[in-house]
Amino acid sequence: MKKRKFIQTTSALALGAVLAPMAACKSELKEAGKEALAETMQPASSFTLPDLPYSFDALSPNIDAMTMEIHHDKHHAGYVRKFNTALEGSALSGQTIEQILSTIGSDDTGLRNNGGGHFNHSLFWSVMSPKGGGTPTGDLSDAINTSFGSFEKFKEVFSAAASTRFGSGWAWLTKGTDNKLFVHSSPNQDNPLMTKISDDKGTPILGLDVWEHAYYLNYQNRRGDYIGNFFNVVNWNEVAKRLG
Ligand code: MN3
Repeated sequence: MKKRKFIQTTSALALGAVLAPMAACKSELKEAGKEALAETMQPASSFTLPDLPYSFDALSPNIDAMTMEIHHDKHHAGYVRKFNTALEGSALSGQTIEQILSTIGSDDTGLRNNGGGHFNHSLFWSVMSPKGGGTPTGDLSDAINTSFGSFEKFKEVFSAAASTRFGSGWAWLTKGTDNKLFVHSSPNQDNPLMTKISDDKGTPILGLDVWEHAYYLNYQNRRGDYIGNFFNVVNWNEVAKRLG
């Protein structure tokens, strides 16, 4: 029992903090249970896939387990891997993801698509919770009411942005440079931190992935149902933290 606990603790630490994108090494690490081994497997400056803060089936039936598993373990892991590859030899290597996203231009395709993909999905997992839903409180509630009139009106505007984004992209609730909240959408993996690319600039505090891979297994063409059910799992406490 004691040994089992040790392995669980150390492998979670190693996988979560250091090695999660390198799937081939996972089983090896689980056995070894040592961070030192992980550090030999990738350069210190590279980005890592964060663990989901809940199990794959935790958001079901709003988002099904298979969608979550493929989305996190395949799609997000792929963005992290390709982001690290794009950073190799780049002058931006070693900078924070926020610094990188604010520096790149529209021709920096590898960093734009994969850095955006890594940031956006990391935010997405964190602003959802099996204990989510309900309505925001405190300063966040006040800020939403100031910008949109009411929470219900905000939901309408956000849902419209998510449902009218043509093709693949994201809907955002963003704190603008004037500190006011606004809703917008972005194509592909663009986000409002990409100040040299995006017309909408600021700090995203809530994001919804409306790529088909985010919902198609369960919802098929019914993007509107997926958007509606997303509000059942929004972690408003986490969104409030990002409001600052
Ligand atoms: Mn996605």
